[in-house]
Amino acid sequence: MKPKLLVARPIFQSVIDSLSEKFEVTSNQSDQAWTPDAWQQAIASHDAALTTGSDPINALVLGAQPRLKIAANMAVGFNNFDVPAMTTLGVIASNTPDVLTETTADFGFALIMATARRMTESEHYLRAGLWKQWRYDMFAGAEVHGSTLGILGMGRIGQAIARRGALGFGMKVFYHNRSPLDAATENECKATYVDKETLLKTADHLVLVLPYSAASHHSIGSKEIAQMKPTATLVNIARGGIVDDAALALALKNKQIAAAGLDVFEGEPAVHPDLLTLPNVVLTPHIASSTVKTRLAMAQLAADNLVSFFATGHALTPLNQVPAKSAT
Ligand code: 8YV
Repeated sequence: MKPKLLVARPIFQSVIDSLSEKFEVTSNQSDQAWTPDAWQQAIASHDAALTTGSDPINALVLGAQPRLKIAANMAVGFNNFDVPAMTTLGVIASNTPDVLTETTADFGFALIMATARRMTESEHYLRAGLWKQWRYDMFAGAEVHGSTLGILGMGRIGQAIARRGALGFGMKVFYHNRSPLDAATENECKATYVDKETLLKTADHLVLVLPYSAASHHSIGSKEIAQMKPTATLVNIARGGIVDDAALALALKNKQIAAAGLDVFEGEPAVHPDLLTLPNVVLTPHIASSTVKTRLAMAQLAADNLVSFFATGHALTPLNQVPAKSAT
């Protein structure tokens, strides 16, 4: 008997086809969001799940004696998982590190550029037929090359952004992290560790790339924004909730900082209504990892975690260790 696998969201048909050789696959390709009850019921009748960052796995979803043995997240971030609860209940958690690092860093840089150089704001102006003549100060933005880049959170993606800034754009790169990088990695990224206050005060462009947790909730709120330069831009490609979006909207409205580029939002896909009306913010729908190649690599790594677990008892990129609950 093949193990039963629940694929929570639409993914590549080729990945589903290959998973179907090893699993009895139930695949939600309808793109209908699960109600909490339907999700809990679906999880209860499966041995494995392939989830995305919007699908919660926690004690409530799992119940006291889960049938589920593994949830493979098609994301590097895993704040949709309660990993300690999964460990207690004997459920393996895995994510998709590395395969999206460079692509996500590219997008972080795209948002820095679009925000600093007012690309979407000026495009809307052009599309609205408002462009009548050249003006010396038309959509004058902030310099990117040679400016100071601040990075909050210096994991793999933060480091990839640092390399782009330092080596490609001649930026001075400062970062803040729970702990400094080792000297060799710092040197490779051409980045200097500073405290959070110095980071906020010195950055011309501040990029957030830290994981979401209770500890990082509202890492950027009105107090932090007040310490930033009035000419600064803020980019969030990490997770909704790391920024207090209401405080940011107010700060953008009052020109406390110049502009923001946001790929993630508190309570997404809902977006704070004030952000939707402001011209000095670039908004994208959580697409930083979205190239065809990278999304396929993410889906494939999530699938490989499942296949590996059921073949060997070990996932390839696990987030926890649990005492062996029979994989078969
Ligand atoms: C995903 C992400 O697209 O990997 C992550 O943590 O935020 C994105 O790359 C999203 O979480 C869907 O799973």
